Amino acid sequence: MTDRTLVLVKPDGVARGLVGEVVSRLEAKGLRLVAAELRTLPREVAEEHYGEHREKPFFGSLVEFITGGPLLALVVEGPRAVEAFRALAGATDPVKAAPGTIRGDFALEVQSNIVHGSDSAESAAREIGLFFPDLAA
Ligand code: RTP
Ligand code: MG
Repeated sequence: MTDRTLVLVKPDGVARGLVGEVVSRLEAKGLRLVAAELRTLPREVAEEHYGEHREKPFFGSLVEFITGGPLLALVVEGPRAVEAFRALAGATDPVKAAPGTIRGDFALEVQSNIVHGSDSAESAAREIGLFFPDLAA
């Protein structure tokens, strides 16, 4: 099967009207939309999604942020989709993200960095199962 990844336009990106910009960039790259849904995450889903960061000092703030308003959850597919979208997103810290990337062009703060993309094939499978159980591999 073609590679798939979970992309989120985080609540800051939705609030700033950047949904079209993000979708336009990933479609222009050649990635294909498989699923899309605007939703506000329950706390339990947010904690599960970011479970790897549970012990980090920013975890509480991250959960507040990601549950703070509607986000757009997407499943996209294409050759090396995980790596391809991470390249479009840019570095986690938007000040270090290269201009031309989504974070590099539209954000300044590490938490409010517009988008999420799964960081490995294993994470993608786990996250797609969490957000879109019907698409679980
Ligand atoms: P993401 O999971 O959202 O795609 O981002 P990422 O892989 O580039 O970065 P990761 O290390 O997984 O961090 C997850 C998200 O937590 C927020 N963060 N805040 N305050 C801080 O120091 C800090 N560090 C990370 C960001 O929203 C980051 O995207
Ligand atoms: Mg991550």
